[in-house]
Amino acid sequence: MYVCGITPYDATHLGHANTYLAFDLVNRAWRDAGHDVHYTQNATDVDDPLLERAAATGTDWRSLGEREIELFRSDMEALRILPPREYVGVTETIDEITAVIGRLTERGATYDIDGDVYFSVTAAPKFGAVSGYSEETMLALFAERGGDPGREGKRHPLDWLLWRAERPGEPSWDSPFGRGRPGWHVECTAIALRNLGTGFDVAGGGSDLIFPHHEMGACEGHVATGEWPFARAYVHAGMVGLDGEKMSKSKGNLVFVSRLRPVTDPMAVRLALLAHHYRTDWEWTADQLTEAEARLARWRAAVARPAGPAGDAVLAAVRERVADDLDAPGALAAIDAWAAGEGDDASSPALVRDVADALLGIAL
Ligand code: 5CA
Ligand code: ZN
Repeated sequence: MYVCGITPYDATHLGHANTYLAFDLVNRAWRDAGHDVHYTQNATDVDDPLLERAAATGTDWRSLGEREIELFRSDMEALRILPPREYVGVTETIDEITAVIGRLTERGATYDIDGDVYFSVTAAPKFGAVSGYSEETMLALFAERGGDPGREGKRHPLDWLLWRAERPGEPSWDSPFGRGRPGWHVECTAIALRNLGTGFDVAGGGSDLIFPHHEMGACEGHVATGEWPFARAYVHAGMVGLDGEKMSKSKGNLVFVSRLRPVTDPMAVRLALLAHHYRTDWEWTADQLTEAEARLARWRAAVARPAGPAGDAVLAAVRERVADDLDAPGALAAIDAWAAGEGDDASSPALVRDVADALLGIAL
């Protein structure tokens, strides 16, 4: 499984946490089924927003990235999101990235504008397979999400940047196509290929990555290797909003995990997120945290009892709900029902505690 990681220029907000939590449920379900899970995640530790924030705050871009990656990892740990086998930074993978761009060039899929290397969309026979979006939608989203449909000299507005030639004051690395730095999508293609190869099971992220990021990455992987599919399933979590808008670093409407941590039990934060199905878009409100705190207290009291209703059915129900497209709200309801019931099964409190811990990541 490859899940797109953060761009580390600001702290982790509840939207990020919600996305990584969805893939944590996949990871836990696979482990529960006995699989040896290979999970890779990148960190976009060099990119425009990071460099802009570093310049605006007078911080060194490397220190900013390192600091935010550290905070992200501690937030994930507090939320009991199991770490990937590898976290891979773009700055550690420049050679692999330039090798992928080299292969795309050998296959005639690239061209140059003033030292910037572009992928030519007409060289990608599978373009559109990931998102299924119309060209009109693609053009709008490409402009919104870091693309440059209007740049002069491009052969097609949807051609995308693979390598950006060095600009004054920006970090850069040597490459066969001159000094510069990688474009966004190719970093994930190269890191996934290096760690997982082609045809891995799940590529994941939030739904804002469906297009252009995962569409373009899949095409790079296809054209570079000649193999398809790049990932067997593309899985996307819904967007978490606040006050009517998607929570995003660029809009500044954020609830940070690190701000909640000192004042809230992280298990209540996790339960508040689990109360929503991963694919839905939803809005954060403070009362959801109050409800989650009450649920956590009910569950903790229930597992502290000497006996309760039979536990085997709870284990089966939670497994069944998670296996049904990660129905976390259904899994919570199964534990709610057990906690509200009475019974004389003396082994069930310990079993339900283990179920909540292993499958849902809730430490009671
Ligand atoms: N570094 C790239 C991916 S290679 C990136 O998108 N970074 S990010 O920091 O902007 O987002 C990290 C992850 O959180 C992505 O999977 C993104 O889809 C997800 N995400 C961002 N905002 C939200 C939100 N409001 N709700 C849910 N998920 C979100
Ligand atoms: Zn990515």
